Amino acid sequence: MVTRKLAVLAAAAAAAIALTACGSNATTASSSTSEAATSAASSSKAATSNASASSAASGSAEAGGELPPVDPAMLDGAVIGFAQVGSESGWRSANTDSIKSSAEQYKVDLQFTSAEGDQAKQISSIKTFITQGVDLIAFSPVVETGWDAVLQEAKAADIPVVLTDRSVDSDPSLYKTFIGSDFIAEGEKAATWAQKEFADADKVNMVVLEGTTGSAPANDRATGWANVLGSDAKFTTLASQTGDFTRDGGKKVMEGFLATYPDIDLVYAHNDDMGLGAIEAIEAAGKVPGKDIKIVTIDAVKAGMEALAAGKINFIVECSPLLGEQLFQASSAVLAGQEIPARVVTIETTFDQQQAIEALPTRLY
Ligand code: GYE
Repeated sequence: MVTRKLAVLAAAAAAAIALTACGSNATTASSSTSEAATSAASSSKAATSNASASSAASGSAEAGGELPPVDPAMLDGAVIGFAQVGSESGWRSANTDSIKSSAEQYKVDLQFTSAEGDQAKQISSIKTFITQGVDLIAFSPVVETGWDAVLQEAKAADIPVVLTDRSVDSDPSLYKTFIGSDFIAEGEKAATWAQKEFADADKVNMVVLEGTTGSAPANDRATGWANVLGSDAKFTTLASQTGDFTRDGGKKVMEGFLATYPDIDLVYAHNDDMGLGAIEAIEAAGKVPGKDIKIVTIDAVKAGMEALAAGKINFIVECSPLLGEQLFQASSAVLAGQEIPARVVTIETTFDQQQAIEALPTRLY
């Protein structure tokens, strides 16, 4: 640790010199107002489609913002607390694996906790990290609101915070960066598919399986959908309810929908797991998923992609959980005292059945 701290000081001095040398670029990239974050997110949409092909081929996430490469000396022995959401989905397991394996690769002393979907539990583990005096705190917030007090505590203790996967509504000055997907763009992609798929239909009866109430992906995936189809009278939302991002939740909610509505045409599930649960419910009701009732989901985890390849899901919007490398790139830079972009957007693609069949053999999660 002592060696690492000395290295940090040396790197911070070097970074200060570098920043003076190329001031304007660094300042633009690191501007941390919410407007900057928003515009970085929306301008990412062009980047998203441009990079689709390479992302589809590799099946991996790439930085939409510019993060410097890891400096291994900054991470070796660094104590980093990571407060995970829980273990609700295939996406979450892949995300946890990505973070743990990158931590191991860079010899980070990772303090990993899981909140099991409970914000109070997540706040209390962040407070424990603060008391321990860790070098950096990273977390994926269960919900968007209610983080000001604990983020202010971290700031007062001089411990930098990095957000991965999900954002918060707190002032961006309370954290160094937010690395993750553009969930609004994901919802828009799902709706754009539905618009084309049902181009010849007169009326579409839809049900929605929402993610965890109050979470950024549930909020934004609903907004993205509404941005494209909100004013299209052809699409009727029969019902919309949370399945909490779990397969079981998706199954139970879908059973209820099927019992109430005999004529569902489309399921919009905020993640694959809930879509997979819906498939079970639809089959149990004697209908054919993907044919009698079409399904569009978000994530593109292996089980989802298999269902898509089998024709039970009709379309999947990718949301990459492989955020480990970027998290430690950001951590390395922050510990070195370097400026980093306030928003790093993950680059993602979409899959239809044929694309899923082609992507599956080399899919990493
Ligand atoms: O889509 C879902 C998980 O925050 C992007 O959380 C993540 C979401 C993901 O439970 O499967």
